Amino acid sequence: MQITQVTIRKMKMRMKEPFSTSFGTMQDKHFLLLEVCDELGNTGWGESVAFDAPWYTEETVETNIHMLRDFLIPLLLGKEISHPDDVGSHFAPIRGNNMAKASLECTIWDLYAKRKGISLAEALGGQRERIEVGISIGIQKDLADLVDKVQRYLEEGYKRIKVKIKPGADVDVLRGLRSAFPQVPLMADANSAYSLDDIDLLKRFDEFDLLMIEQPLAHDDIIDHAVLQKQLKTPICLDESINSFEDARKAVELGSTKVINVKIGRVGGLSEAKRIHDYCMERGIPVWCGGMLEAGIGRAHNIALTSLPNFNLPGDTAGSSRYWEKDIIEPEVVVENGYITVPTVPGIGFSPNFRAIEEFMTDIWHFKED
Ligand code: OSB
Ligand code: MG
Repeated sequence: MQITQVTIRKMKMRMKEPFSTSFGTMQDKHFLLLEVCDELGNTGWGESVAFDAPWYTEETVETNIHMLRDFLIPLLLGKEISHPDDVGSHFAPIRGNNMAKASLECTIWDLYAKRKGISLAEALGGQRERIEVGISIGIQKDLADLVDKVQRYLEEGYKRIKVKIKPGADVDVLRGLRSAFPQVPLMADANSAYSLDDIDLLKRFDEFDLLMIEQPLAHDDIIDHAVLQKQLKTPICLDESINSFEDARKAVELGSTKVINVKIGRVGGLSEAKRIHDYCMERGIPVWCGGMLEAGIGRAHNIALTSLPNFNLPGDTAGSSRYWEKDIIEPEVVVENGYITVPTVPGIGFSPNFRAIEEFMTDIWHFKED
């Protein structure tokens, strides 16, 4: 297939409620929406998960525009691409910038599946008809608010509760939640807020019977996490530290992680995500699909990925209504009894809602071969 045209739309969507982590609070979601056309007039869609500020990784919406416009799109326009797995070799001259790369690579996967007349899940080798989903809850004002939220999401059917923690809002929060919900599958995400100096504090988390603790230490560490894991009963799950298949392999070999949170954007695309999945499956390391507060297009890619067999823990891909008054796809993503049905129609399986896209769009660029 040949990419004849790429459109980037810059988007701004207000979230229903602000989302707070150990880093700060987000209320508006700024992101890029990508649309590509092939020589037959098919279209593929993708979403960049880079935020407007570089707190989660170094990438931002603006760095993604730069990378896409000046490097990545010119490397793909007019090229013959036989399989989305080949996109990585076209991007090989460019270091890093995984979210920018992934946004474009995901459009090629959607296009590829549509051309074959199969769902993206099937194109990836997915087998599940439905995926089990959990929810990630930001830091709340107080424990009572958090307990209320957890209660509400459990009633909606979510299968696993993840809470954000930070120094000063950790042991007491987890103790309070555990006593309110003794049986609920529970985990905590620190977004790199601790260091090995906090080891005595982190060891106290063991009493709360957490499914795992996500990214307790530095975003770029895999050595200290191995040291920490030896002293914790609670499994460590790496998020920020895993930016590639090679990172995953090294972290698993070192014993730095017993579970991996796979995010398509963070690892540079669906092909790399699948490689990590396959490697972990061979070694009995479970994986789950993380989230970046995506709008519908990114969410659709996450659903397809989660249909792979070793995504055997509930992920963070919640329903559209958890984030948005109105999402940009039709139908919206719906969670029923804690499950999302994996679409079977060709491609990502959700159509862009152009009226909603118009409403939330703040800028647009078109690229064609010259
Ligand atoms: O660390 O997994 C994370 C949101 C933004 C940035 C990082 C993370 C998160 C979440 C929310 O935990 C996941 C979601 O609901 O999309
Ligand atoms: Mg995380």
